[in-house]
Amino acid sequence: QIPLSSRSLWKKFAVKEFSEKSDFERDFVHHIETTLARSMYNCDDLAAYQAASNTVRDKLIVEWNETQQFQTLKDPKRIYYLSLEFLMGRAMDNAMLNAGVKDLVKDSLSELGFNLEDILEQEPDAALGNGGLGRLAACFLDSLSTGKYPSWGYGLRYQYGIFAQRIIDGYQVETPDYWLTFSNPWEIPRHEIQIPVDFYGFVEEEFNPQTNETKKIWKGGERVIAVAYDFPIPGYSTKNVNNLRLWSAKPTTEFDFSKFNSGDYQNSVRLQQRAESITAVLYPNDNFDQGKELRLKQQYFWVAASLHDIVRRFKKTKRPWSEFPLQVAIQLNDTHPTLAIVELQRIFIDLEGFSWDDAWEIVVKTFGYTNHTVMQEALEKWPIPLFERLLPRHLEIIYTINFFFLQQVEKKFQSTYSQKELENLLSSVSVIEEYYPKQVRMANLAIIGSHRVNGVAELHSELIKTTIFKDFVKVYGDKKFTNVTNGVTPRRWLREANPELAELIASKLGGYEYLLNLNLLKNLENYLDDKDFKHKWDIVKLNNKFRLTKLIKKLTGIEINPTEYLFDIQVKRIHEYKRQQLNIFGVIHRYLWIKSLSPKERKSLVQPKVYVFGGKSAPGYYMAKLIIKLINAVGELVNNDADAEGYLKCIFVPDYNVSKAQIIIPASDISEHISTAGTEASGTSNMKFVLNGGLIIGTVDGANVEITREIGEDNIFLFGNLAENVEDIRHAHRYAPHLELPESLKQVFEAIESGKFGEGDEYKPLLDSVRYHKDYYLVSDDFDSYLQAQELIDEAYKDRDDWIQKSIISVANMGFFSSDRCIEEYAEMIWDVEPLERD
Ligand code: GP0
Repeated sequence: QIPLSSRSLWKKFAVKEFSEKSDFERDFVHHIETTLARSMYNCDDLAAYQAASNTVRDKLIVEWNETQQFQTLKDPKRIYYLSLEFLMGRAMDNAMLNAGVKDLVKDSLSELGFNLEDILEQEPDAALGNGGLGRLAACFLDSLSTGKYPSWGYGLRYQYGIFAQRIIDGYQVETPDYWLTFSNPWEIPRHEIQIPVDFYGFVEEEFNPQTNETKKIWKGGERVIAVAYDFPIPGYSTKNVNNLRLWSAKPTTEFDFSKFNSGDYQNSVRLQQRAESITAVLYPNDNFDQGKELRLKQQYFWVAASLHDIVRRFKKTKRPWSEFPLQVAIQLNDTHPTLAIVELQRIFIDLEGFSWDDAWEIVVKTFGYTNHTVMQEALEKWPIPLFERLLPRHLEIIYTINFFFLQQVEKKFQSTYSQKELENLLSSVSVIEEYYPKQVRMANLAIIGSHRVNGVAELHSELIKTTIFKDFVKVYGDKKFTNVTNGVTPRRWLREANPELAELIASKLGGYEYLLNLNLLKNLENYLDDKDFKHKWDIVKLNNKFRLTKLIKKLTGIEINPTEYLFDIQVKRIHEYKRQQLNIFGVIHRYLWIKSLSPKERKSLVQPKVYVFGGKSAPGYYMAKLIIKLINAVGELVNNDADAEGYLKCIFVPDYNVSKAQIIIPASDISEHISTAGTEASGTSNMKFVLNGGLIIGTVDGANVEITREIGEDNIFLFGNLAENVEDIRHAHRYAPHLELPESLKQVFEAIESGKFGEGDEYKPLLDSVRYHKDYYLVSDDFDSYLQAQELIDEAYKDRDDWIQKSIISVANMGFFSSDRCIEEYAEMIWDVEPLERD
C-alpha cells in the first residue's frame, strides 16, 4: 500500500496513452533506444516492429489495467472460457484497428522511415491451435471484449504452436513452430503468480476425532509450478480490455533432497527439466483423440492452475460460497477441460470441507459444456490405469459422481424399463466404459457435471441429441441441450482481412458502425441496382485476387494472372471427412475433360479456374498426407501442361495459417465446404468466405444449412446426400460386395492408376478406401452431384452482373454470423451475465 502522502506523485506520473503522432514517435524511439538497446543506425524492420508493437502494447496495458481495476471494484459475475487452443494469429494490426490508431501509427512510422505493411509482416502468428475450435475461441475473446463482458480466457502457453508445414516433393514435412524466438510484446509474464500443481502420489485417509469423520487427502508425488502469462485482449471501439491468461510450466524451486539422495545431480536436473515439457508443445490433432499421457498432464496442469486462480479471486470478495455460481460461469470448450468439474468438486469437499451434495450443486450450476463434433474418433477417453496413477484422488471422485448419477438414472427408469433395457441405458450413460481397458469417458462426465450442453450449429445440436448423446436426453429431457450457432468476428475477418471491401461497405452504410451491429449489412440491399457500387464491388474482389496471386508467387513460384480465372478455394485442415479428395478428384475430372477438347472447344466451353488448396494434416494421419501428395502431383502436371494453360491451375498453398487466411479468404469467387453430411459440426470458414463476398459450394451440413436460410438458396450451390440418409447409405455399402462407381469417378481412378500423377500405386489406399473399403465418406455417392454443382457454378459465373448481385445479397444477410451474436446467446442462455459498462 502506497502511503496517501505519496499518491499525488504517482498520479502526476501516471502513464498517459499516446494519442498523437508525436507521442507515438517519442515512445517508439524510446523503445528502440532502451527496450531494444538499438539506435537509428541499427534499426531494421524487425526492430521497428518490436518498438512499434511495444508502443501499441503500452497503450493497451493502460486500458487493461483500468479495466481490471474497475472490474475488481464492481465485482460482477465473470465468464471464464477454458480452451486448450487459442488460434490468435497476429496481434498488432488487430490491436491498432480496435483502438482506432492504425492511421496514426502508419503515418508516424512513415515519418520515421518505415512502411507499416512491411513492419506487420515481421510478427509471427500466435498459432496455439489446430483449426476451427481454436480460432472460434479467438473470435469469442474478441467479441467478449467488444461486448464489454467481464471475462477471462484460460489456456496453455505452448512454446511450440502448430507445426509449420513445408511441402517437399509434394509431401508434407513438419517443422517445429518455435514462435518465441524474439521476445513477445503481446504477453506480460507474471513471474510472481506461481501456482503449484501436483501429480501422481496417493490418497490418505485422515481421521478427525472432533467430528468423528475420515477425510481423504491427496498427497501428490510430483510438483510443477504454473506461471501466468497475460495477453491483453482489446475490444473494438471500446476501452474495455480483457485478459487471456496462459500458463507455462516451470520446475519447483524447492528441491526434494530425499528423492535425490544418491547425489545424482545430473539426473535430478533432468527431472526438473521434465516439468517444462508439460507446456512445450501443442498436440497437432484436429478432431482426433490420441490419448497420450502427456496430454492428460497438460489438461490437469491447466485446469488446476485456472481453478486455483478462479477460486482465489472469488475468495477475495468474502462472499458466501453459495454465491459462487452467481459470480462464476465456466465454459468448457470441448471436453479437454472436463477435469475442471472434478477439480472444483475436490476443492470443495477435500479442501473447503463441504458436504458432497452442497458441493455438487454449486459445481453443476457453474459449468457449461460445448460439444464440437459427433465423430467417434474425437471423443476423449482415458484408460483407468493411467488415470489412477496420475490423478488417484480425481478418479475416486469420478467414481462417486458416477455412482450417484447412475443411482438417479436407475431410480428414474426401474419401474418402466426391463432389466435388459435398464442395463443398456446405464452402461451407455456411465462415465466408465466397462471394456478392456476400462476407460473414463470425458463427454459423459462433462454432460453430467454441466447445467447446459450446446452444439455449434442447428443441425449439429439436433444430431447430438439423436446420436451420441441420445441416452442423456432420456435422462435429462432435452432442456439441458441447446444450440449456439458459431460465428466469426467481423473485425478480423472483414475489416482487417479485407480493408477495401470494409471501406466500400462503410461508404454506403455511413461508417463502420456495422462492425458492431452486423445486421446493418442488410442495408446493402438498397444498392443492388447501383451500377457504380457493383463495379467497385467487382474491383475489390479483383484486387484481392491480385493480393493472393502475389502470395502464391512468393510461396510457390507459380504465376497466375487473376483477371482470367474464377478462384475456387478449399482451405481447412486436411481430413477425409472434409473431403479434399472429392475436390481433387473433381479437378482431375475437369482436367481430363479439357484434354479431350479441341483448342476451339476449350475457348468456347471452359470457364478458366484456379483451384487453391491449403491446410495441414495431422503428422500421423496417413490418408490425409496422401491427399496432400495427390493435390501437389495434380498441380505439377496441370500447371505445366500447355493444353490447360489459361484454363486450369491447381495450387497448394503451404503452411496455411491465420495470417495467410486473411489474404486467401477475401480472394475467393467460390469456396468449398463439402464434408459428408452430418460430419462437420459447424464450420466457420464458410462464414468468413461469404462475409467477404465469395459464394460457396457445399453439402447440407453444419452451418451451411443456416447460411442458406439467411442468404437464400439461390445464392449457394448445394449438392450431395442429406445427413438423414447417410446412415442408410453406409449400411448399404457395408453389405455390397464391391461398390459400383459412377463412370465419371472410374475415369478419374483410371487416370490416377495410369501413373499420370507419379507412381499410380502410391494412391491405392486412397482409391481403395472408396472402392473396397466401404466408402465411409460417400465420395462415390456424391461425386456426380458435386460435378453438376460445379457446372452450375460455371454457368452462373458467365452472368457477371447477376453473380455480383448474389455476392452482395449474401454479404447483406450475414449479420447473424457475427460472433457478437454468439456471445450474446451464451450470455443469456448459459452464463446469465451482463456486460459491464466502464464509466
Ligand atoms: C471440432 F472436435 N473442431 C473438434 C476438434 O477437435 N477440432 C475442431 O476444430 C471444429 C469443427 O470441426 C468445426 O465444424 C467447428 O466449426 C469448430 O470446431 C468450432 O466449433 C470446424 O470448423
